[in-house]
Amino acid sequence: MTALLIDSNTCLLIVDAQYGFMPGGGLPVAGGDAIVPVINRIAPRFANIVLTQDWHPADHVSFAINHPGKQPYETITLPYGEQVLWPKHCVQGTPDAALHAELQVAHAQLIIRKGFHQHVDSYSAFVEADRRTSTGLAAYLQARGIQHLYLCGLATDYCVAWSALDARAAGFEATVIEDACRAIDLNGSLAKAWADMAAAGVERITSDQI
Ligand code: VGL
Ligand code: ZN
Repeated sequence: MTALLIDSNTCLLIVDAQYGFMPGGGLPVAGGDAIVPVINRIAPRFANIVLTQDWHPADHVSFAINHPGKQPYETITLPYGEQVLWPKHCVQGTPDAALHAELQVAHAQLIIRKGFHQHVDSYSAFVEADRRTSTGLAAYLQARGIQHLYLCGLATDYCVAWSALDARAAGFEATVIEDACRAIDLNGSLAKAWADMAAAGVERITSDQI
């Protein structure tokens, strides 16, 4: 404690803190619900907060159930590259897609929904998996004068990491708050994500440094 983060040029990005990624959800992340009290402790320190919400149509290309003969966690090749097939999760308008009700972030200003195009997944809050389609988040943050993003949420090795990497690519400083995240860790994905983030200049801190 306690760097002052209330500056107008910083923003907390809370990634996919949805029931679908909590224990009991469609794509449960071990310990996913443990991030909620950590986020609630740090959120009051940020004047600017943006959330993301994974928001898939039921016929989404990332769901194993939409590929007969395929099982969750297998991969397939799509026009934009390799795609992990996931259990059905975060279907638009369902309780699984809702943000965790105990999040105390009423002062958050924007919710970016992503993954709503049937044929394209989007781990990143900035650019969809085709690496072309923008969510509009970079332009929003730039228009508001944000220079530094602090990231937390689910999952460390997918949506948090891809968002942090794309934040760097878009010219923002990026810091991941490690204990305010939990990982899926599929085939070494967590170690790779931390290595990729370090190489891209993403900082890594714990919530007690805020
Ligand atoms: C995520 C896999 C599929 C995430 C979302 O939020 O990290 N992972 N959809
Ligand atoms: Zn998803």
